[in-house]
Amino acid sequence: MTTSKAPVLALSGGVGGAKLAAGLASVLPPERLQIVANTGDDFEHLGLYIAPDLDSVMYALAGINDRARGWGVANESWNFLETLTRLNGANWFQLGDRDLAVHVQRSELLRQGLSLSETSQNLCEALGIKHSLFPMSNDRVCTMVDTEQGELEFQEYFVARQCEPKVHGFRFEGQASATPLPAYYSSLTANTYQAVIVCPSNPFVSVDPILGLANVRQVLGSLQVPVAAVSPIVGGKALKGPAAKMLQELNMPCDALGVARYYQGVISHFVIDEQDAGLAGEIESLGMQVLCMPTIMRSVSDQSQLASTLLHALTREPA
Ligand code: FO1
Repeated sequence: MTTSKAPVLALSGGVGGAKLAAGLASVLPPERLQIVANTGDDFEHLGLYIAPDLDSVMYALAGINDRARGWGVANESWNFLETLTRLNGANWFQLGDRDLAVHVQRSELLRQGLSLSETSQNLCEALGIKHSLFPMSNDRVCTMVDTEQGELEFQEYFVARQCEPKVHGFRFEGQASATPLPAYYSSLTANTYQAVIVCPSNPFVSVDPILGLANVRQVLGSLQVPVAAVSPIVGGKALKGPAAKMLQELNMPCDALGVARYYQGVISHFVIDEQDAGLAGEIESLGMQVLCMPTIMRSVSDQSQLASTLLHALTREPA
């Protein structure tokens, strides 16, 4: 049974996901929001465990994210990277000095035996974050991208090769045996969330790693509360990252309708930007309700506005 004070669950990956997660945190108190981040992008680098999507949400929640770059920390310095380059180190994955401290400390906590979710809680507390940020699982899941140049690890595809190789599909190494984090999975299967929001993240490499765990996709599809996805495609383009290019390479329509079709059976609501209002009819014929609102988040206030407009539409709470 859900009460109007039941928490909202947000599923997030990448830059767009982090922005809406932070927007939701600005309008909901900590006890009313749980954020789950994709960990398929995580990888070992220079002996460090790096969790980009957990960090993107964490930095956005702490208000220290670099909005221009999209990832990493604002007001960054690059002394470590400069010296690493001079030492012929692996500098293809740019690590700023402040960002590096997070990877070093998370790796040290993991070495001490903390779980990934415990390291996240530890780092969030240290940064003064009161909201709950969970990894999708404490077990390793590695996103592999099948491309015309063979199968690539995610960061090799995304950063080293700048998303250039044509994609044929994806594989999530470890997903079949990984356990969804009980902290959210038990609430999901008990249907105690007031609503679930799939943030405007890449459906293939940021959302699917989460939905493909255990029976998460099936549980979402059978929930009796709103499950809303915010389209990461606006006007036929992704605001950030390779989502639009991937849709094209997978021969799917490169617009909000293509994404809605991909989520068919999982979501009850699909959120599109006003400039895509013309697609509402076709999307509704897929059996989902369409919510049309400004979805482009250029500022912190845009994030909060989208979050409150969305929550009002889904829960009839005051915007
Ligand atoms: N993305 C890049 O395109 N180039 C980088 O050099 C880079 C470094 C980086 C360092 C830390 C971090 O947390 C993220 C970083 N990202 C970088 C983004 C990363 O590839 C993420 O996986 C993407 O944001 C997609 O989620």
